Amino acid sequence: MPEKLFKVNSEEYILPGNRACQGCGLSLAYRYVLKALRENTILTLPASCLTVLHGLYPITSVGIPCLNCTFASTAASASGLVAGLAAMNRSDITVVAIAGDGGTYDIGIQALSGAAERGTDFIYVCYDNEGYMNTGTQRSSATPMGALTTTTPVLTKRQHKKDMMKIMEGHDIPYLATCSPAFPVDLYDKFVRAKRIKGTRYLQIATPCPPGWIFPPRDTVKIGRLAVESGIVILYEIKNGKFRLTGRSKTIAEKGTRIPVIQYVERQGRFKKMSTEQLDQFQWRVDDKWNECLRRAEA
Ligand SMILES: Cc1ncc(C[n+]2csc(CCOP(=O)(O)OP(=O)(O)O)c2C)c(N)n1
Ligand code: SF4
Repeated sequence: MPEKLFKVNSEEYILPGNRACQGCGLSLAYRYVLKALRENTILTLPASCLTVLHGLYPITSVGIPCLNCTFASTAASASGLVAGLAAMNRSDITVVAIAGDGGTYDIGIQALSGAAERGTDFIYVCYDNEGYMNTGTQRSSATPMGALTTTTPVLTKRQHKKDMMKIMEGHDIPYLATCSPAFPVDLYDKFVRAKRIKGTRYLQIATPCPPGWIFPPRDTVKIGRLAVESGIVILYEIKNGKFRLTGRSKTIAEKGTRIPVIQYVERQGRFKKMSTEQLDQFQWRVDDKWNECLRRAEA
């Protein structure tokens, strides 16, 4: 069934004109993230494609207050904002930290783990474009096996993607969710729900990146859809420990219509040197994760 768009906030918080690339999956997702979070929000973000999208002071393309922090300290700066707002008795404002996968899976993980362990009252968003894109597509621990990057230029990445959702789930936080800009209402609903919950909330958005993944900008939504249709990206949420498949992933699970990963892989230049063995390993890994999610959804 097509997603219903009528219930989405009609305000726009990304103003006309920004410096993201054409077809950027992050900018599509971010538009809906901000619509769901609305005005009473403060953002903090580190160096990344998102700071480029925001623009250079005193000009910005985003209509919500924001702090720029250093690369490793996104969650630490959010903790400071939360403490400052508490000292001012401003419980009406939501603090939102948002960083790329490099800033989350790799360099920012220590501050994020510390803040989550303390139960800091904030939303942490990782937009996962599977590499250090702002500096020219270097490998991160979120890059999938078999992908070419500028730091894995010949043999491709040898390791599987790190399971960051599992790491964050290990912190026993009240809300975790995965989303995709290809399914904006599912994404929007999750951010609306997250905003109503207290404590640390972690949301991860799979954001296709045309120049880094090497596909035409017009295909961003198509690539995002194929990621979900193949089970590479699984849409779910975990609220107070209760796992639930959502949106398109729930439908695929009910109908048994998951497609092979090759249909996703073959459309991206970053996988052009992926070996048959790597493709098999990639498919097995996706199958394992998918079956684990099915078991959890049925439990
Ligand atoms: C301590 C530090 N090291 C390196 C950089 C350079 N740098 C700026 S943005 C960036 C890439 C960020 O990657 P990611 O967090 O995945 O976000 P994306 O660029 O993909 O949006 C890097 C390495 C920096 N700003 N600070
Ligand atoms: S490099 Fe990728 S993530 Fe960064 S602005 Fe361009 S499309 Fe978006």
